[in-house]
Amino acid sequence: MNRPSYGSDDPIAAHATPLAESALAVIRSSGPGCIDLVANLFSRPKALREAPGNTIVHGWIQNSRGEKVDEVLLSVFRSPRSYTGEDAVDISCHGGIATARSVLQCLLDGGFRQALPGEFTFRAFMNGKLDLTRSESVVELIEAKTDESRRHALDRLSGALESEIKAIKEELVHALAATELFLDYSEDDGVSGIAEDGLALDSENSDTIPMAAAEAAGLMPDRPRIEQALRDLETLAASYRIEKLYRDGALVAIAGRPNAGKSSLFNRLIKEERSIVTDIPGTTRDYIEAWISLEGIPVRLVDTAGLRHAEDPIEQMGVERSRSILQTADLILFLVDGKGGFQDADITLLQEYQSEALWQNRRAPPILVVWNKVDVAPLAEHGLRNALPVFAVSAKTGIGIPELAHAMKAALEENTAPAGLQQRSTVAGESQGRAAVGIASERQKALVDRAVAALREALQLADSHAPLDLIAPELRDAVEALGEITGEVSTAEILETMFSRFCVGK
Ligand SMILES: Nc1nc2c(ncn2[C@@H]2O[C@H](COP(=O)(O)OP(=O)(O)O)[C@@H](O)[C@H]2O)c(=O)[nH]1
Ligand SMILES: [Mg+2]
Repeated sequence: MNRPSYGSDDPIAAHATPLAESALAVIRSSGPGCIDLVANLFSRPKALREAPGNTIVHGWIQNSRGEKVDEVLLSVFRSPRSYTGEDAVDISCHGGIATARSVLQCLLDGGFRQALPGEFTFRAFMNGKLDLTRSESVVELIEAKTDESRRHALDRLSGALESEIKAIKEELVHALAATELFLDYSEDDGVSGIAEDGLALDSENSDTIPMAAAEAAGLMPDRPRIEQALRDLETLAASYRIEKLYRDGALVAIAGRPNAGKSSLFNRLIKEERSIVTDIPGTTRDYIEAWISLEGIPVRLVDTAGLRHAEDPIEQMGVERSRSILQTADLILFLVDGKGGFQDADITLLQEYQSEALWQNRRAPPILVVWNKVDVAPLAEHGLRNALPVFAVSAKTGIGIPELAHAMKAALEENTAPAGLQQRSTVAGESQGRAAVGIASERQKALVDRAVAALREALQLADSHAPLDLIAPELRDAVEALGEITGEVSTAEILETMFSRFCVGK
């Protein structure tokens, strides 16, 4: 049977919570006739059928043989006041795996179709409840690993990105309208040519003369608007890398000679910065890792095996794997054992990390040199030629750890963001004019880039005195790209690709 595709409006149902032992589970349903269909499976059908929207009805779900399956609360939503915009019922049942499955099975037997991933949100989009940037932020919200990532996604969900894009687009529509108006005008009025001196020939309407002159001089109507829009879009494009950092996180590797205190620092950072997921024992990988929230940035912290020449082949493999982790690191913490001070081996390793050869196809990640055990060994003179900053810490007592965490965050942001990009304010409730908002998906980034390219082309054409009928299509392309970001312009293919990234039940 063919997979039903997005776009139908038959009643759908799915688990909205993970199948696991828990206090409650939610099964979600939506679609025309949805309330009647659930009523057929419910101990109090009349109460449900008559329930107003946004109310809760208590009763039992029953299977087709009339047997009670579970005691539930039904949240009733009536179109258009629901997440999807359709009639919808959320069933809160007991959280057992068997229970949640049985309740969903009753719905599927009772005329519902299993929802596709993202289908509820797809319907919300189709029914005008969310634009595409808000729809995407739903996934971002679900996937957010830290409070900071969650806050960024929430900004987009509340429409900050949508209004920013719409505001820019409005400016461009103005400029485009002025351009097209002029094009129509000059055709209608029979401005058939432009004289050498830039004045329109054979026109009776004196208004067209300055405009034609403007065209000939390579001026474009509303040029300042277009330039402003371009600047705004460039800022948005630049925000992508920071947003991606907060969304996907970064890999930070702890390296250094054995006994420098790598594992101690790893444990200290997990404790001080909030650990998101417990550490993964490194028995199979020869390294240990954990996700931490480094001042809001999701960081995959890796404690590498000691990097040294190992005789033992198994240890050698561990060293190799640690090396390959380093290859993908976004930041390296290079630990030096303060008790022994900088050794030749440290300098050799550091030089190796800084040499081009190790990073074949990419820029070397930033390295923070960390002098550990400062509690017993004060930072001594070091012969580092290339002036890397050195942070004195004690993994054991915690001295210097907040400063190190701060420097790590700064290094990650700096390495990620193009120079000059201001980090958005993270202080809640701060209101200074329009909120800075960033783009978070590759889809949005590609479209902003397309609009930027089109506007640059338009300005360049204007600079080289190209006629307006060459410039107008560029402006139109930019407007269209922005329309695609919010979903005003969209194709079935784009929508299908986008919403299939969602989890089932969302
Ligand atoms: N005094 C002191 N000892 C430390 C500190 N950090 C680690 N150590 C000790 O150094 C030794 C090696 O630490 P470990 O974390 O296993 O180093 P690794 O081999 O690099 O992972 C252990 O005996 C730790 O207790 C520190 O900040 N101060
Ligand atoms: Mg260790």
